[in-house]
Amino acid sequence: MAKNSTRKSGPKSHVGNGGELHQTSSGDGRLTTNQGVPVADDQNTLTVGPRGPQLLEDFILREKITHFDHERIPERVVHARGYAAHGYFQCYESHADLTKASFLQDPSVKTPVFCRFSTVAGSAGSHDTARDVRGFSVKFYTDQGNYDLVGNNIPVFFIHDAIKFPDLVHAVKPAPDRGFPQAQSAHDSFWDYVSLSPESMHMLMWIMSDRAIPRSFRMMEGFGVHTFRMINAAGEAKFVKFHWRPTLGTFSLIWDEAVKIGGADPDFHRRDLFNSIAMENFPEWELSVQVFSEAEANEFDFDVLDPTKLVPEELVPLTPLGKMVLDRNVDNFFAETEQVAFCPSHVVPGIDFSNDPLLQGRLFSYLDTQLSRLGSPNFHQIPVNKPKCPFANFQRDGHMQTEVPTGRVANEPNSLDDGRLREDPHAGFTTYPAEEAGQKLRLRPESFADHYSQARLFYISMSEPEQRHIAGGFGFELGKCENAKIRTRMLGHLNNIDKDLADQVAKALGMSGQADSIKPIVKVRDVQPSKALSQYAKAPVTIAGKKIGLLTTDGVDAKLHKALMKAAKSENAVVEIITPTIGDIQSSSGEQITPDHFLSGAPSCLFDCVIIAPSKENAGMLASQAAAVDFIRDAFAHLKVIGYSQSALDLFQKASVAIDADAGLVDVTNAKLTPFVDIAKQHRIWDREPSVRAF
Ligand code: HDD
Repeated sequence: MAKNSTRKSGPKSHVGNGGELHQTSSGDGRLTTNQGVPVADDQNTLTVGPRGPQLLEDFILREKITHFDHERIPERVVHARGYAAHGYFQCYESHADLTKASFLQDPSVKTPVFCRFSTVAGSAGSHDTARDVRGFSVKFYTDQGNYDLVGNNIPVFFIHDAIKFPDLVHAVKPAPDRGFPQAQSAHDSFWDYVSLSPESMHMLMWIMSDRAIPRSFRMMEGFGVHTFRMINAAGEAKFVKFHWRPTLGTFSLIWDEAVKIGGADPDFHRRDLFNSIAMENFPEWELSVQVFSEAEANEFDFDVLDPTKLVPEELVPLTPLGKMVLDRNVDNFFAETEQVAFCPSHVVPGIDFSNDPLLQGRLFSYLDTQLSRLGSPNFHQIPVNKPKCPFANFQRDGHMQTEVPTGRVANEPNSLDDGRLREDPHAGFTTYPAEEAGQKLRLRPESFADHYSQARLFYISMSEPEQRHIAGGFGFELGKCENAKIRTRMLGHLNNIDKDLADQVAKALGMSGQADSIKPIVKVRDVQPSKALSQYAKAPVTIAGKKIGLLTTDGVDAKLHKALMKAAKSENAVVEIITPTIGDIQSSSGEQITPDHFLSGAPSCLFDCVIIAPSKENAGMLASQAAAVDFIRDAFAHLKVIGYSQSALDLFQKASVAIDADAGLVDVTNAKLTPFVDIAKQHRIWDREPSVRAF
């Protein structure tokens, strides 16, 4: 009998009906090798005598270690850190007038989807709350093949042309000599590069804004970025821009909060998505398009083929198409989230590309990257990538061919196999027959030359707090640049966007009056604010999907606890209880309560709003904890709504937070929760901000 045998408790495998390896506890529970041979001892290597040398013949050891040695595949060169879930998409009605894409025809059909969110710059092990663009990729498994909408949570991009992408990515990634900084753009090479690429200015405004530090994947918009085409059955084409809107509303973190969450819970966003789905609070997004004809596009004062420009919603409103619901967590992170392969070139009949030069470059890049990342042109056979409709062709062989194609013929046309597989000129994919003519040249279109007007449009469309945060973002990032020339160059660009913004950033850097003079190639247009661009102008008044932290102690007021659980349930919010130690506590009525966190592991940055309500007996002990003092101070500095019981007053005094400081401090003594919940629905107390930070 093997010593330390894992036979009963270890991961078990069994050979299922299909002969597959199942790493589950089902079946007969026998651990086997990859060849299906039952293993008698998985804890001890084969040796000569108990203390002797190991034997090369130990195939069980060699198979296990060899497999382990090859467990990792190259991480994505960008968007390495991501999290994903399964779900479905359902259109509201038939959109046959717009497109023949089959998944947009019948409102009774649920099209399965797989959706992966990501950060761009950081490696797979970096933290979730870095200031960065978020990827927003959706694979629709339609009955006419897989359609990948590979977008971001920001509607524009840094550069015009894919040939610049490697430089952009090299500039933002860790410097090649020192290998840092990780997962951040706040360094010289990034700002040097973008300050020399004025086309990046519009994107920089977004990336320095709250959009780059989302509260949750569930509270994030998504965009297809490029202009695409939709084509109906009559062959009529329209240009479209894709938008995803979360039903919970779009919300962000405060920068200081994002930094602290990075340490307190590096998995903040993935945990949030996983837990919400596990609790059956399924996140939802509405998919809409802006639709316009080529003739209309020619009248716009920007070029729709320029990926650094958006189409204001005042110019072309959104047409809702349907809803995506994510309702199932992955079973295996590697097999699904890591191996999913998105390619903008994966389109279906009824959807086509435009001549956006960035999009055209992407059509090449993604397929290419999957070949090196997943190691084989057969990556479409991996379950998460496999179409859920029938698919067949005569492509053959290659690394890791997992299918067993039958028959003698691997070509078409053929008559040997009754011509089994043939093209379908009627239902097959046809490219929109756009007229194209011209000289071959390497030249940026003049219509792409206005780099500042839409950057200005974005800035002037923001609410006051959002504008403050943009200035703060630039101040923080440029403050990390060692080279003063980069800072003065960037201040020159900001002057072309908004003088007031440039002045604030210069002040934050202590560099007032030191901006370079940068002359725009074309005059900056006089733009009108677009309300749709401000996330707070359209934020719903709700705590749905949010998290309330209750900092308390043994002896917590039973009435308050009960009322809070009830209020949160009716508002579709979550309560998590934080106590000085992790052991169970008893409420004032003797009920046993298991806390979710202990104080030193759960600073207030992890919650959307907080209540501090120790029992009278334990209030002194809580007030002696530095972590409790920080809990309140940070909640205040992060503009949170804070509920307190009278028993917490000493603690507030220690934290130097006055309970009458503003409307965001609410007395919840005697379980009076309604005023707290009502104010918490405002998300944050924006008016408090100027009193807690200058930038
Ligand atoms: Fe990209 C991944 C989004 C420009 C080359 N990109 C990737 C992912 C997203 C985007 C969401 C992650 C996919 C996943 O979850 O697996 N990328 C964008 C958007 C862009 C963009 C919205 C501009 C509008 N990308 C872009 C360009 C190039 C690439 C111009 C190359 C010329 N992107 C890649 C890549 C990645 C990638 C290297 C890395 C991993 C992968 O593709 O599968 O090929």
